[in-house]
Amino acid sequence: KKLSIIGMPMDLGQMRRGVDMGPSAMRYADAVKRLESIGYEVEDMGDIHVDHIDEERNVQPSLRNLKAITKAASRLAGCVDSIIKKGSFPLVLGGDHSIAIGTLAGAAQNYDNLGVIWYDAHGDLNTDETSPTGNIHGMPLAASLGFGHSQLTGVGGFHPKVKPENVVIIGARDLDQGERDLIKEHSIKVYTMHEIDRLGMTKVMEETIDYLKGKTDGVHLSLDLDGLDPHDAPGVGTPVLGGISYRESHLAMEMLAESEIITSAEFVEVNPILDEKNKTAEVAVALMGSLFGEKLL
Ligand code: DIR
Ligand code: MN
Ligand code: MN
Ligand code: MN
Repeated sequence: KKLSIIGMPMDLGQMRRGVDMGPSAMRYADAVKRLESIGYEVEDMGDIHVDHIDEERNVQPSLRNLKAITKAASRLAGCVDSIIKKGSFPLVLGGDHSIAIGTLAGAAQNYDNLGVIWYDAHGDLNTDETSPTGNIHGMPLAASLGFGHSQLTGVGGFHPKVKPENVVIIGARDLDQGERDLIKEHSIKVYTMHEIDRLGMTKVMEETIDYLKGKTDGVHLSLDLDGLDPHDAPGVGTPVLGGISYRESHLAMEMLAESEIITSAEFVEVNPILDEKNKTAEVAVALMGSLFGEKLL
């Protein structure tokens, strides 16, 4: 069992600095040791280069830092693609969620029907036309579905990366109007906090796994730490109260481990500057443990 870690020190997809230190924070929380102790052969490939720019900031407010983000996304896509092709599992450490454009571009080259589990308080389904902020971290799922600016949808040289019927969003509780419209128009499966409360996480994950298992040949997990409740994961740029608990999240990861459907993963939006003693990075690494099959007994 081989696993390759890539750091993506990206903070240009949103306005709060510090999330580019997320990869360091998760490494400091002993991500490599944790995964090795489960029995993986872990290779840490280091960080992808992200241009550090200031000039472009605010130039194009509907797509802030578009050029630097797409350039870095292309590099990440190539790296993820080569990891899969050599038979290893790509695990990407973020960075803000705009990096998913690159991760998915790399993964999607290897599957005809890639599934995506989007674990997030947000839908990340905005385009430059619907975004209230111009922040690209609110757009990666839309871009991967082929909606939005051609420079975002075109990363990797093809689109779409994912079909709407192969996506499941879990934990949503803050959606913009354009995102709601897109969800309805394309019948995207969403488990909001209402469904998680109502059905319980066990049922939500059983349904999610059933929904994706038959029709996909690979599933990417994109886990935004703000999907969790800010009490459990305070080090995020856009916290939203009433989120998924630490326990529910472990359960979700354990059920994914059992299902053996996950073929790539990323943990994003860990911002150590906003954190409490690296708690959020530690939660991320603990969840990686469960996702990769760690058991107490
Ligand atoms: C908001 C925030 N929907 C936006 N999105 C966030 O800027 O488009 N995604 N925080 O994780
Ligand atoms: Mn920076
Ligand atoms: Mn997100
Ligand atoms: Mn989010």
